[in-house]
Amino acid sequence: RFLENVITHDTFRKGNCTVGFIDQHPELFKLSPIRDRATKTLMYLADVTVNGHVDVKGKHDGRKFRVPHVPSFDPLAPVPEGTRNKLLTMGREGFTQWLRNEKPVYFTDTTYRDAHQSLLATRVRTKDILAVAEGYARNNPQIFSMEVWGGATFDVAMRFLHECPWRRLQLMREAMPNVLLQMLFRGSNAVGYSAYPENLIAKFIEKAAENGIDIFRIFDSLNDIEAMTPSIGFVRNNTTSLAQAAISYTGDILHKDNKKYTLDYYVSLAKRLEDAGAHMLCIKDMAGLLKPQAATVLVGALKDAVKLPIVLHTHDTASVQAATYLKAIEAGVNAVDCAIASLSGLTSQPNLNAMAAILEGHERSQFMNLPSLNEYSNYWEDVREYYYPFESDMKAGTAQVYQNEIPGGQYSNLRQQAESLGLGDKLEVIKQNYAVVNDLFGDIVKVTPSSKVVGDMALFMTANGLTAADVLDESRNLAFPASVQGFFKGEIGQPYGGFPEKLQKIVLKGQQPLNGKPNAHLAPVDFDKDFAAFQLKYPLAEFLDYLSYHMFPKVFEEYYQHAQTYGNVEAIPTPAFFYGLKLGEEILITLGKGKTIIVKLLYVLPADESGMRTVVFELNGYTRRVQVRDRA
Ligand code: BTN
Ligand code: 3PY
Ligand code: ZN
Repeated sequence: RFLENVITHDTFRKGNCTVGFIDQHPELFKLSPIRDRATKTLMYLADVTVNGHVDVKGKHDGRKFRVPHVPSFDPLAPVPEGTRNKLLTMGREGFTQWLRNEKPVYFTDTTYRDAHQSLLATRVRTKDILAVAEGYARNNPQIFSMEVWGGATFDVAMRFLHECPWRRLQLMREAMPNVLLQMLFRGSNAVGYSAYPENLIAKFIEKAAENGIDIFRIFDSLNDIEAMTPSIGFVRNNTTSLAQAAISYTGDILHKDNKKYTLDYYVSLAKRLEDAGAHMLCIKDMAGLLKPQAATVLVGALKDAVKLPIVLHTHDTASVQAATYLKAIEAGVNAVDCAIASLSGLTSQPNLNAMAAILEGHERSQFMNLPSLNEYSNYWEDVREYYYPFESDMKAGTAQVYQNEIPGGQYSNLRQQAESLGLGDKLEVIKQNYAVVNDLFGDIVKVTPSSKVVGDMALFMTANGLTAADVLDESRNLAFPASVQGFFKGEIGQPYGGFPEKLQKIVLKGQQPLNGKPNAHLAPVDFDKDFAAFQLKYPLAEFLDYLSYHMFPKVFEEYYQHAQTYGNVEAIPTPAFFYGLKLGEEILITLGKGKTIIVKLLYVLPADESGMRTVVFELNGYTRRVQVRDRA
């Protein structure tokens, strides 16, 4: 490095080099920020090449990837107007009125959030999204909204991808100025798994809106309205974005034995959410349980009960949800959630391309640019391959979901979770236990985080060979998982119909449960004082990082350390990010505007006696050596 600084130094190049040259130029020992970044990037590549990536270790079969084709667009042409322009000109009331009265049905595209959350363990990186985001929004301005943020993406971006979730949002906003950007927000749980103080929720919403979110889809994992109304209020009063309140759908309104989650239950929730100030209403069918005939009844009843536009979200776990959409569309739903063809189906959303195509000629059809959608599907088909270690091996739809009611995102994760606990061959038992736990818990709504509690308990029962009777046997004095204890303490809220008393007593072992709102007992954050302390600990971080830290303190800490060691890894192409480089392989990495480096792997030397390996690269034509510890 030093040598490179010398030979590229002006004085040296002009041949004016004298004896004192090195002493007179301390800058020779410094690295420019971009060179510093390049070095850190080489450190990252060296480490992944030598030691593998923890996330895909033992799963890479050395396969080659196709180069995805990015559909073309004219970046100099004016950006075609879309729904965001409409919202900005009409205002929120005008816009929602317009949507409610529109004849054609609209599509929300979930490709950048729920689709990969549900198929690829949320691992899709910003780089692969950004490669197509601008072109997609220009070629497909008919889309109602792009679901791009929230849910598990916030956590996973930092924890596994070492990316800044806020920067992802900012970049997507810049790329797609014409369409509405949407996030999934877990009410009092924000983008986490338990409740946060109210003023933190308010601040998070304010900053999310400032950085690009137009639609907040707000839900609570127990359909507890108390946990949703503050968020609805913050969106309404502190931003110019839309509060889309979601009712999580469970059970089957048309089932003859159904007494709990009835049509009346959902209608009453919808009215209360309208009264709480929601701009839109969403039926959030996270497990794909809403059957076609039930959609006719539910959408019809909600249209009559509220004046808000109604949107429908589902997962295609049983592979029949296109039929549900058709019935919902015929009952007047205003928008449905779909994913680009190659990231659709099974635990993801129904197929956008096919849905748009089958509606051609229907009285509520929407004009969509089908050839363009198909081109983008081809792009994602190739990019999906990069992420193959994260695929669940589900091959076909399953009607078992009507029995176990496992949400799409959780379904695809369950196998990996089971395997990591050594329960890989007990997946069927785990799924059965999931339903047993639901009964034990009094039949609750299951969606993040309540679904995680049920899943943890099902894994616990399976690992220990417990039956429902064992769980209810007080004398066994079981050590319940932490999330189960938290649930019965009331930490994620109050389930509809209350807790089953006997089991609550057994789990809490004498502790008193909380009543009311899950964050009622949490002290507000003192932003001024607390942020100053945060900055002392993390001097390179800013306010948005501070919010990330509050959501996930430990994850943030690791993310920060990673960034200090390896710099920003977002620019590294995905195959190299997960699988490192092969000998002789050359890649381009754009570290900043006009700052592209060319990296070629030349050799990897054997480990020395202290266990270090030298990895030799060519960086922009210069040989560079990096030392890494061989941990393999
Ligand atoms: C570097 O060398 O690249 C800087 C290391 C510290 C990075 C911090 S982590 C939080 C914040 N977000 C960023 O992208 N950079 C800073
Ligand atoms: C999430 O909260 O991440 C979900 O996708 C719930 O459906
Ligand atoms: Zn979903």
